[in-house]
Amino acid sequence: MKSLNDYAALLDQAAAEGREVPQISLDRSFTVEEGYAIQALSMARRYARGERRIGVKMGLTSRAKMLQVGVDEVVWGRLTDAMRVEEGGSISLSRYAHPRVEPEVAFLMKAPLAGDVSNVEAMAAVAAIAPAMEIIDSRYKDFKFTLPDVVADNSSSSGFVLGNWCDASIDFSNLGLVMDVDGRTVQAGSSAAILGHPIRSLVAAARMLARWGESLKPGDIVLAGGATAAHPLAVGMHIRTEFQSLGSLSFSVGE
Ligand code: OOG
Ligand code: MG
Repeated sequence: MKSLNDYAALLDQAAAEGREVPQISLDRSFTVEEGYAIQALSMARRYARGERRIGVKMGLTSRAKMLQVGVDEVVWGRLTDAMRVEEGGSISLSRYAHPRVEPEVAFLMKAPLAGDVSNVEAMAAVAAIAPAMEIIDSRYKDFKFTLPDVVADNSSSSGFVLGNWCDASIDFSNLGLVMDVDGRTVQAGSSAAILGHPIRSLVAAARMLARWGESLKPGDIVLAGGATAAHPLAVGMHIRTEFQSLGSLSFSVGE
């Protein structure tokens, strides 16, 4: 039988090569806890290659996202510096298996945050918020997975784009947003779709990380999770998302 480290190596290599692998759950049954253990082992391989952890991503924090992938529990994953895509820049589709993009809200931390915290305590630890997009790319065949599978796969994390950091004192509970591909709107929604208020995603992050002996630190970036379903990417696309009060951001897809 394969060890957790064997699966970690498999997923790490698939992510590095932008390649699909079969779901682990088709090979053996495993728990969400084992999924997080695999994630930690696979991310350790990236850190060993020189990538730096710069924050975390929350996932499946909206109904639209849960329905799209058929998993209805909030998950988290680690972000590294290598995943950041410059605002207005472009990605190369060949480096991914079957990427999708989704509109998100990002937090920049100014104080540590860990464990059971209130919305007010979470808010007090935020330096700024930004409109964001996440590029997700499940390493599993056909983008299909169970909860332990997706957790092991660093919650499909593969890239993210940030707009300008904005004053976090504005009311961001219910900001409208539209995501356009080549000028045509493909998703529209509101920040309220993220657990009713994006700050709840940060509260969940603090609680969930603590279970794994981790915490949020000043300077960390936290992605709150997709506010709408994700849209598949193809060569030649220009993707632009505009958030009410926060501004817009974009990127393009090359070969
Ligand atoms: C899982 C990751 C979910 C989000 O924002 O909800 C996620 C997936 O959809 O592949 O990133
Ligand atoms: Mg996401």
